[in-house]
Amino acid sequence: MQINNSRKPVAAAVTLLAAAFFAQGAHAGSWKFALEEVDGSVQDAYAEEFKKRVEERTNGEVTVQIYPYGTLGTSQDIAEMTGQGVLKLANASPGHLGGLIKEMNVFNIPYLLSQDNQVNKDVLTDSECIYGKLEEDFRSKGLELLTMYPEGDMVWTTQKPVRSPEDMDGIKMRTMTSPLLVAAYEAFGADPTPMPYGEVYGGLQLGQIDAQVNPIFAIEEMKFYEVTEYMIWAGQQQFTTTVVGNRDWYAGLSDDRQQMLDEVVDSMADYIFEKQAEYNEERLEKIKQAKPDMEMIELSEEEREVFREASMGVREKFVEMAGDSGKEVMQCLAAEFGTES
Ligand code: 6CS
Repeated sequence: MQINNSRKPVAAAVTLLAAAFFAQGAHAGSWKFALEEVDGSVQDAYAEEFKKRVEERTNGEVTVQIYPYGTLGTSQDIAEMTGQGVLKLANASPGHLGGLIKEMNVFNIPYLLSQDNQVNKDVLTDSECIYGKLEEDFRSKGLELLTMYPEGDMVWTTQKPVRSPEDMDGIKMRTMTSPLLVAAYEAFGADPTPMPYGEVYGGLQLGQIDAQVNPIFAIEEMKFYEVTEYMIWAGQQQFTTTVVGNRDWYAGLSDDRQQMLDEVVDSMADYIFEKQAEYNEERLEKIKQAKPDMEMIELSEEEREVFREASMGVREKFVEMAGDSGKEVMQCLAAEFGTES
């Protein structure tokens, strides 16, 4: 095979960069925390407050470096880099993580979470189903599951009104990359098109996709409202995320440091729940001001019920994908969320 010499300096530079990255990471007091979202996002609010609390609790012996989306790679890239130990900490959302940990697709099942977000927050913080049954799946990928939290209702932004699965016909709906989301949007009647977050604005602008789905704060900060005409609330999904650590790094922390980290993570649950509600409310107002003719459609209970029923087969697809242990987690979570499995 012929080697392209022109790539050699680039390869050498990448190797040097990686070495520098690892060397810094080896320093016990430097925790690299990568986000799937940009500056000013919900994940950024979490990481900034986490940084403040960790640095205060350790009198600056530990410093946290935050890498917002766009600085290191896609969601899949940062989850893999955390599993490999290049990063200590990251956000890894089930919308993408389901490619790596198939059981995490449970959070991509439409209408499985509660319509009451306080219930979702309580379950995601303390669930016996999650922390009792899923931890080993994370560990097998080199990850330690530290916590989960909700980021807001997932809203469709489209070029035309959608009130039924028939209206979804022919709509190229961008989804995150977890495989169950393709099944979910097929069940809703759309033509699902998975792609990374950073490509969505351009995809909408160029007409590669017609629609996308995300919480309001993200629709505002990523400017998706500029290139779509309708915002549609169907209640199908709450955006959830995990905070993960590298497994070996976490296991190798001293008892005191591990306890400090666990306490900081526990102390963050109320903070981030309030922040996401505040961000979603404020950003909706910003969208209304920036684009007064953006149409807002809230589906009625009857209209939502049609989508819910259309998606019931997705639960079987999930069980095919995640097997008996996945089914157990799904049933366990449905009981905790107070919904039907
Ligand atoms: O749509 C996505 O891909 C992304 N959306 C949010 C709100 N956070 C991270 C995720 O990658």
